Amino acid sequence: MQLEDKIYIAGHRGMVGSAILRKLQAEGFTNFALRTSAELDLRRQTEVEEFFRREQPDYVFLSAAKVGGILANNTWRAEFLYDNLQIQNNVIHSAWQYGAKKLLFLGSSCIYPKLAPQPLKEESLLTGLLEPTNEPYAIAKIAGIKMCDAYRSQYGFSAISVMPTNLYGPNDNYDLQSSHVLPALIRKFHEAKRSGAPNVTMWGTGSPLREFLHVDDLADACYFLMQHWDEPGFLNVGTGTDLSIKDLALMIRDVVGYTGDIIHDTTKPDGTPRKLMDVSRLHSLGWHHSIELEEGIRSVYETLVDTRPYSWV
Ligand code: GFB
Repeated sequence: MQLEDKIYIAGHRGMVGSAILRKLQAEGFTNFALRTSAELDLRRQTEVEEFFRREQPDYVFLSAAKVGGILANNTWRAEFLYDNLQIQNNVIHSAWQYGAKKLLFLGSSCIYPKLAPQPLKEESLLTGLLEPTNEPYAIAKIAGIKMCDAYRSQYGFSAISVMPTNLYGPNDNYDLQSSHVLPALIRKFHEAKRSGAPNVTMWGTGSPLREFLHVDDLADACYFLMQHWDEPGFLNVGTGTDLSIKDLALMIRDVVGYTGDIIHDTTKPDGTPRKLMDVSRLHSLGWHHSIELEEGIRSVYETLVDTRPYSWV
């Protein structure tokens, strides 16, 4: 990539897209073609084609997606399938059609079979049944990987796919119905501390294991891979370490400084029992994460308390 290249980040206001934008700006890139979702609805084929015809970006980071936590995935199943398929079909096709040099597609660790051997190796894709709570999202993301591969093999398009583990960081979603576990627990513990509530309710048993990556590390990996990796298939991006949801809750409780109890709502689903990425392929390319979990949670929490103490939206 050259500093004068034109770059399109789809979803530049989201947690992932905004982190990629910060990373590229820090590296000295200035030539961006950006549109908010109000300006360009990526689900609409003709709007997307017109945007690419007009802008013809050199590099495309496809970080726009309909995303959410376990309850959102399980509730809005139609939207998670339709919106994601539309967005990725339109962007990948138009990027190829209007001559982009390279595209990076972002997915998720939920593409793997629910009971795949751990840690999850890239070759486990499509070897078993998916976790039911996020099957629509996973099917869309698997279709995106296959679309990148098909455009590469039939048209020679440099489209790469990157599958991050569970993410957190600035610009996360704190809505308790649609968020992921980490921002939800930060909010719950913070509010309980302020109100003096005797306990905080977390969903499920607390026994599922999850891996968490700071979104600034993901953005760094995306920039690295856009420059140094150009192959079919996809790469896992994570830290290679996981912990139980209960241990995550205890870590967040400590960071927030809440001293009350934790209780469990076991009417809520646990989801996949474990989702630990095997990151040996990524490490062999020379990339490694740099932000450890507790440090990352602390920085997110401190920024949050400094910038918006009374509002979560
Ligand atoms: O982060 P999360 O919503 O998504 O939930 P997944 C992870 C675990 O945390 C589950 C538990 O076992 C939840 O039951 N949990 C405990 C909570 N308390 C809470 C809470 O207050 N809020 C939430 N949200 N969870 C998603 C997939 O799965 O992960 C997506 O549905 C995507 O497709 C994403 O892959 C990264 O890790 O289970």
